[in-house]
Amino acid sequence: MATEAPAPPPGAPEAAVPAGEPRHGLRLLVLWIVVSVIGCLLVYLVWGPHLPPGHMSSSAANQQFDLRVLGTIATPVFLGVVLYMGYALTFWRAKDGDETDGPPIHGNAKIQLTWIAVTTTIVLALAVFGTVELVTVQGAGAGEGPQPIWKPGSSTVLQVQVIGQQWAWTYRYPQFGGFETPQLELPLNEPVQFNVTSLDVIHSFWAYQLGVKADANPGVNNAAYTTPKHAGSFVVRCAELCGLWHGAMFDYGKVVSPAAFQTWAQQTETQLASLTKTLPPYAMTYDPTDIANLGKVLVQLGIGGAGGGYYNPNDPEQP
Ligand SMILES: [Cu+2]
Repeated sequence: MATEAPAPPPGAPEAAVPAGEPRHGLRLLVLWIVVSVIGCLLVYLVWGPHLPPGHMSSSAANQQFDLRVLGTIATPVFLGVVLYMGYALTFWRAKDGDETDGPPIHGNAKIQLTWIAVTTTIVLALAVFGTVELVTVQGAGAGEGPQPIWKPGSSTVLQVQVIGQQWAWTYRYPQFGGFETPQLELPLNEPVQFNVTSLDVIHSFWAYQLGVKADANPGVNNAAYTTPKHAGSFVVRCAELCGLWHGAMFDYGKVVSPAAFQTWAQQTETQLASLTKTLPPYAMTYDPTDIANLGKVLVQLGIGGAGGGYYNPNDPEQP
């Protein structure tokens, strides 16, 4: 213990306080509590509502809540480190001409016990918080595999299949005849199930403002849920390096009113009906090498050879 030293060193916070020396530990503690309370309030109430990914959807809002909680817990820790460093630099710096060594320190039971108790409590509390957030709806936007534990309670869930391929996203709407489109439109306040898959390599469907990020693996269906809470556009990116034009693999989706969505979906279903017939039937995964009807389809569209052969751009006989 530092108190066993023959003469308590001035400036050491855990030493017996010599005459004329302020109680540094107490001063630091009071200062730390004051700045921590202010800091926590600022982080949670002022900064919190601006933290990513925003609150455009239920899953985004859940993720923002997690970041607010974690940011608020981290604030006293961060302020404690900075405050101690600033205090030490200001009050415990070596005086001019003082060449002596600092006093040896042999530990401080009170500080050590407090340190172990506080850090253990923080880590265990965060483990409980993180587990609860994972097993409840908070994990919903993260791509939960083909058999997710959590599913939305509502019986009317809009199904949107997300298909990644080098280097574009397309979307199929099985409840509207299974049309496929490069446009992603979603209705406001209605739960959506994304069924994410890929035709070639591994991609990752990242609808940033919706707080949805799900791996797109060939031959696998990966489900993610959200409910859009605000109208507007959001960015869709590929978040998995997938080849030369990975960086260009982005577009914009939009959230519109339920009425506008119904109009758009029904119109698109009608407009694309002749093309939808040529697509493989809607399925949770696709084998891109299995295009059974391609020859027939190309003939129907007037670009195939007379015998139903495949279109060859290098063949001068073909248009
Ligand atoms: Cu990609």
